[in-house]
Amino acid sequence: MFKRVEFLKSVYRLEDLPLPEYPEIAILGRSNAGKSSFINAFLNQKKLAKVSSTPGFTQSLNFFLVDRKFYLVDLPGYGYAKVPKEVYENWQILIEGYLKSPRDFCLLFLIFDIRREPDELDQTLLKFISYLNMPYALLLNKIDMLSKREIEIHKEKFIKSLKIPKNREIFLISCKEKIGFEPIRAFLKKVLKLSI
Ligand SMILES: Nc1nc2c(ncn2[C@@H]2O[C@H](COP(=O)(O)OP(=O)(O)OP(=O)(O)O)[C@@H](O)[C@H]2O)c(=O)[nH]1
Ligand SMILES: [Mg+2]
Repeated sequence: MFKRVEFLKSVYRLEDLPLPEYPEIAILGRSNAGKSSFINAFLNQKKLAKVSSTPGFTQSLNFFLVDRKFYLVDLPGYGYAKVPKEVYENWQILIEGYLKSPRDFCLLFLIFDIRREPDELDQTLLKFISYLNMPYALLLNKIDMLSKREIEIHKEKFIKSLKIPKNREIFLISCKEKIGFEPIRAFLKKVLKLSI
């Protein structure tokens, strides 16, 4: 279990990124997939990251320092149609610049609403991540909304549509019900070589 979680800062411009003093895990995904909810639920916090049913809610990179050992970074979501063009371009510049900057990335969590069909934007994200050659794991969220059988069917759709390799970690979770976190914790332990 995590003992100490600190909100460090919100970043709107690449110049304001904190020093890469700790290994970093960034959470990427479509707007409304549950990135901020994941931070709260996984770290067992109530209102650390702001959650909203309004898509496009998180507009900055938000850095959380966990047990003074690693950063968990909440990113703004993509794919929200109502976002003005300038905001979307700013998103691209910020996220691309961040992911390409010389930091100590140890993992990306790509989070999806398991009920949604992956689309071209999701495929573009996967291509970009593969091109950067960064380690990533899939989090398929909101499993509380589906039956066991539906979960399996949807999972297979994601694997096929996003061309996920066989050995890639895929976690089935519900941030609402706090389901599926234990395997993620074990995985992080391995990735970060921590005793958490
Ligand atoms: N049923 C269900 N709803 C969830 C779950 N996780 C998140 N939600 C809901 O989904 C909505 C979006 O959650 P957020 O965590 O704000 O999503 P986000 O990915 O941070 O969105 P942006 O900040 O807009 O990019 C909220 O209404 C949450 O309550 C889940 O596991 N199950
Ligand atoms: Mg958010």
